[in-house]
Order: sequence, then C-alpha cells, then structure tokens
Amino acid sequence: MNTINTIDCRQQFEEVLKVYGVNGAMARVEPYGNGHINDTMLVTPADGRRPFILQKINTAIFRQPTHLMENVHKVTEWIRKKMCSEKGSAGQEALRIVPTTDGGLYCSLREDIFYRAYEFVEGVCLDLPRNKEDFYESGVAFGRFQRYLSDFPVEELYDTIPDFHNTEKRFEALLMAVEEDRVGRAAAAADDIAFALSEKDAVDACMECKRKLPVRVTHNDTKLNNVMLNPASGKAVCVLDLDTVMPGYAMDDFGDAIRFGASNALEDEKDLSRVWMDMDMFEVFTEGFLSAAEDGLTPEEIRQFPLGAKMMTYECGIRFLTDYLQGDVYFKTGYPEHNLVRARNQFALVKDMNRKMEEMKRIVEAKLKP
Ligand code: ADP
Ligand code: GN1
Ligand code: MG
Repeated sequence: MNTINTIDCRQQFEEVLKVYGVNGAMARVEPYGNGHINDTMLVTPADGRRPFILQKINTAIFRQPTHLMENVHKVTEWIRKKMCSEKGSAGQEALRIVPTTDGGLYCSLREDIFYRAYEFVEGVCLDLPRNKEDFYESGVAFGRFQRYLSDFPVEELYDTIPDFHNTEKRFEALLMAVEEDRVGRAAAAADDIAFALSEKDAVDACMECKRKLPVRVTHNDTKLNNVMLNPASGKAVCVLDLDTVMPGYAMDDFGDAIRFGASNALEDEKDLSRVWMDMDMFEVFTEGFLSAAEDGLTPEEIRQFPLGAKMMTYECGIRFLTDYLQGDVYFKTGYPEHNLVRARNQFALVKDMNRKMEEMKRIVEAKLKP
C-alpha cells in the first residue's frame, strides 16, 4: 500500500500542483496504488479538470530524474507513433506525461525533490491475476512493448539505475550486507542467507548466458500491477511504470513477469505452502508474450526464458534480503519483517522453479516457431 502522510506533505503538494495549473488547496490528493518505490497520488482537481496521477520520484533510487524523464518521454512518444501506424491497436494507450504549465516534463522544487504527472489511465491494476486471461493479456502487453521498441535506438537511453539486473552485482551487495550486518539482523536470516549463497553457480551461469544474448530496450519491471487492463474487455490497455526502461535482456522481462504473476500467492504471502509456480499461468503468459513479441526475438533468447524466470525471482529475493539486512532502506515496507517475508517467499518460489525447470523448458520449446 502506498502510505504517504498527506497532511505533512500537503504544503508541498500545493506548491507542485500550482506548477501544473491546479489550485492545490481545493484539490483532492489521495495515496494511490501498490508500488514499492515512488510516492503515487491520485489528484482530483476541484475545477472539473480530469483526475491525474502525481508521483514524487524516489530520488534516493533514481539519482538522475531528468534523465529518467527524458527516457520516459522518448519511449512513450515512440510507442504512440507505432500504435498509430499499426492496425488493431485500438484501445491501447501509451503512458502520457502531463506537462507543467510551461511545458516541462517534471516539476523540481529542490535539487532532490522531483514530481511528475501522468494522465490517469482508466482500468484495473492487479496484484494477482484473477484468471488465465488476465495473465495472458499482461503477456501480450509486455510482448507488444518489446516489439514496439525493437527498433528504438538503444544507445539513446540512459541507465536510470546502473546494473539494475546484474545478478552478480546484486549477489555481491548481499555479501557486503551480510558482512556489515548494519542493523544486527543477519542471525535471524541465517538460513535464508545460506540458501542465497547456495545458488552462486546459477548466478555465474546466468551471467555467462547473458553475454551471448542481444541487448534490447526492455521494461525491467514487468510486474502484473504495472499493466492496466480494461475492466470490460479484459484486454491490456497500457504498460505503466517506465522508470526502468533501459538496455536489458528479454529473458529478464519475461522472467520478472513470471516471478510475480505465475506465483500462486502474493509476493509477501507468509504461508510458504501457498507459494508455488502455477504451470498453467506460466504457459498462458508464454503464449501471450510470444504472440506479441516473437518475431523480434531470436530462438536463443526465447530458450532462456525459464532461466530468466528463476533468476529474476532469485534476484528479487536477494534484493529483499539485502534490504532487510540494511534496515529497509530501499523498498517500501508495511512492518519490520516485511522484506524478510518477501525474501523467503521469493526463495520458496525459486525452489519450486528448480523442481519445474524441465517442464518450463518443454513448454517454451514447444512454442518456438519451427
Ligand atoms: P512504483 O514505481 O512505485 O511502482 P508505479 O508507477 O508503478 O510506481 O505506480 C504505482 C501504481 O499506481 C501502479 O501500480 C498503478 O496502480 C498506479 N498508476 C501509476 N500510473 C498510473 C496511471 N497513469 N493511471 C492510473 N494508475 C496509475
Ligand atoms: C519494485 O516499482 P515497483 O513496485 O513496480 C522494484 C522492482 C521489484 C519489485 C518487487 C525500481 O517494483 O525491481 O522487482 O518492486 N522496482 C525498482 O515487487 O526497484
Ligand atoms: Mg510499479
């Protein structure tokens, strides 16, 4: 849950809203969505103007918000053009930045305080798919995203978070956090740390595999709740959360989506007997993603999707664990053990994926075009 102390922030919101031509004293501003990173608000102006999304960018994580907004602007304009020229794209949207009154992409109050606004996209955003169709559609949305950007000049994008999906660097960060044990939590997480370390060979194999794959423009945060679905038709409307669009690997976009949406349970489910990968969900996502992206991907990239699923789940697990050991400085948390619960949950899923690896490979292989 996006918890923001709106009363404390009220004065700042009013200042920002003025830059967007809105009388903040009269507008309704409510925390919105379930993102772990930015402060997201739904703003409903009193003057009848359409509601919009206002986000305070997390500048502790995104150190160059101006670069980030340039990326988002370029990518959304590019996708919009592609949609216009493609038949069958009715009902699809690309995120639209609301400019400030003087045409800016963001509003900066101070060196480290950045806000940006997006037009509100109508629809439903889910933390768990309600059925196979939801997950299939999210696969279509991310597959399409991949295809629309397949000829975007990748060198034009900034790395908004360097080494974001460099699992080896994430592993090293975990080792450092264990060694430092800054807040004295390592003992409580000893078994979890041991599991993380036991997968070191998989980290090396994944790094080796990526060296042979093409670098693409990827989303890098392909959670189901970063896609908007049309509540009436169930079709994907829009891919959200473009902060991490940068050079990356298709296997990571595929994998991160499986990590989140093919799990039987929420990312922070404590009852680990409920945490396992649903192979039907795996299969429908593969179908949806490939139906929309396949022509732009090589068979070798597609063959690495099962490894992507496992490694993105593992990587997310070690990121949660590292954050727990560092005192919850990165992800938003709802209670003190939240990151540990999330890490255990992700590791339970990795274990299930290890058991199901051959089955995943068979499904993917069967979907490759002859
Ligand atoms: P975070 O980086 O913190 O995850 P997101 O950009 O994903 O932030 O936004 C958090 C949530 O807010 C999304 O999961 C979605 O529910 C909602 N949201 C974000 N942008 C929009 C938008 N333009 N229209 C409607 N809802 C949105
Ligand atoms: C964060 O921003 P959000 O909530 O969509 C994180 C992802 C993690 C995810 C885990 C910029 O995603 O990398 O996989 O939490 N985003 C960033 O739920 O770190
Ligand atoms: Mg998000």
